[in-house]
Amino acid sequence: MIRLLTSCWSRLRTTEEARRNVTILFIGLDNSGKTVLVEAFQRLLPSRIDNCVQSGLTTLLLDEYEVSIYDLNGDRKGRETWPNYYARAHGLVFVLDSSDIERMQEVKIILTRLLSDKRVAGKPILLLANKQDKKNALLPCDIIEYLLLKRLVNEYDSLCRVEPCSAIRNLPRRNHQPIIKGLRWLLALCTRQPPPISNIPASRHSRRCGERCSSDRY
Ligand SMILES: Nc1nc2c(ncn2[C@@H]2O[C@H](COP(=O)(O)OP(=O)(O)OP(=O)(O)O)[C@@H](O)[C@H]2O)c(=O)[nH]1
Ligand SMILES: [Mg+2]
Repeated sequence: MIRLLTSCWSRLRTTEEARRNVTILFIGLDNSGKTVLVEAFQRLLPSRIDNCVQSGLTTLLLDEYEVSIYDLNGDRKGRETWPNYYARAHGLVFVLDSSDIERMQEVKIILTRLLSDKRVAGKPILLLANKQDKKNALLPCDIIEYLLLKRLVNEYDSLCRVEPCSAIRNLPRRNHQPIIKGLRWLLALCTRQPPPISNIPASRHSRRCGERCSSDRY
């Protein structure tokens, strides 16, 4: 019995040690659906038992990754605090409201500002085109075109993947595979880059252009 317990304990420790810590920022304009998405992930994925109560921080487990997620507010005041998180992030999930065509120009401006920041450039970004359940939602291909996304990610040496989703429709109905797939894509890339060092811009590294802007849909 003792032997069994010891073996279980050492196995647990090995698993713990093998876990890769990844820090992800959930970022995007206010009302885009970031918090609803993070809450849905919290329901779908196991979390650390000792989950920290620091506001806006959630730690979830997916495969061999321990993922620390910062859900950042997207209003004007919240956006001022975003740069404080850039250096510690391995990657970003940028959420946008695909149905809010009036704010697409604003999305373009903040996305350009974000990617051009030295602490963000070169890091992978998963763009979730949320609220696809809405009648007037733009399709990912239109969003890519509207935001001139290919040019943008090439310019700032970032890898980008676009996934259409609906936080309120797909995730509660367990139709979440594409989003989890997107998250796995992001995590795999995050661990391929050197760890972020606070206040020191992440070094640029070689990227292949063809992979920069992709979506499973087209
Ligand atoms: N129709 C629809 N509504 C959604 C979807 N996702 C989120 N919402 C709604 O959008 C509103 C804003 O969602 P939040 O998750 O609070 O947005 P946020 O991005 O966290 O906003 P800030 O914290 O202010 O930056 C809420 O009323 C949600 O119910 C979706 O996929 N479809
Ligand atoms: Mg929020």
